[in-house]
Amino acid sequence: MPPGQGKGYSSPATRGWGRLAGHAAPVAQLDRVAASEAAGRGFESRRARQTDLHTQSLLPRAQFEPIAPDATVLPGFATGEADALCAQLQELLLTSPWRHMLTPGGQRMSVEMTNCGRVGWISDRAGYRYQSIDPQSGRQWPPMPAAWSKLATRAAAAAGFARFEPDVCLVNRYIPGARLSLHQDRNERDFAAPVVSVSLGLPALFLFGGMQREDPTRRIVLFHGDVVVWGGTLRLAFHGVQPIADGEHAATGRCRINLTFRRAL
Ligand code: MD3
Ligand code: FE
Repeated sequence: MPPGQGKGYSSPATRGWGRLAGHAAPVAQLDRVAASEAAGRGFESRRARQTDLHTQSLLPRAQFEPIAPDATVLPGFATGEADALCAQLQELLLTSPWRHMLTPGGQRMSVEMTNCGRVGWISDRAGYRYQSIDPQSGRQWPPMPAAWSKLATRAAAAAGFARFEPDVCLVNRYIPGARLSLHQDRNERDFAAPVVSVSLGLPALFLFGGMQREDPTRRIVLFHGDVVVWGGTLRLAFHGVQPIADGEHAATGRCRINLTFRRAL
């Protein structure tokens, strides 16, 4: 294994960025970005924006959409498993229900969350960290369902990251209006591992920028069933989610759910 590469994750140079770019349909990629830009314009009504995203979600899309050298959208990669994921999530919630965490500054986050896996990510007045005990239940977080980790491993492999084995899945729920302000995820031990994110339910405008908070941001739309794999240089990029527009989705009801698979330990 070359120096500086943990756990066998290949570098961007060796994992065929060029090949993936060759597979991408540039039109679909442009549409995704263009639609997100249009959707963010202030003069459009919420209703128009919602219809636009809904219409877009019905159009055929490329199998791979590399949006940056280290970020690949796999449109609809999880659609076939989405109902099973939602059903398994209901089981997990019996052990570790949704909760609004407090930021270290004492603000209640608008996103509700829970975790499964060997550890869970928490935030409170003492800071952000991973721990094996759910502070609300006083018990271990529920184990990650095997189907979940297999999905994450397959998605990572499809994006060029071999042998990704997540040990935690952060689960976020966004009720319309909920958002996630720009932040970096740096509580994990090994930044060589990618992050795999699965979007369920209502669409979201996802923002990602550079290594500095002030860097310009790009916006992409994430639909039900979409999977994004982030790694390499983008692993520490600032990112966030714009306030979710109102709507209903057959799979989740009036919310967006995001599963983020990571290697924390
Ligand atoms: C890009 N969640 O939980 S997941 C988070 O949609 C979080 O709920 C968002 O950001 C959500 O921390 C985005 C996709 C994601 C996760 C981690 C990243 C994208 C990332 C780390 C670096 C760059
Ligand atoms: Fe994040």
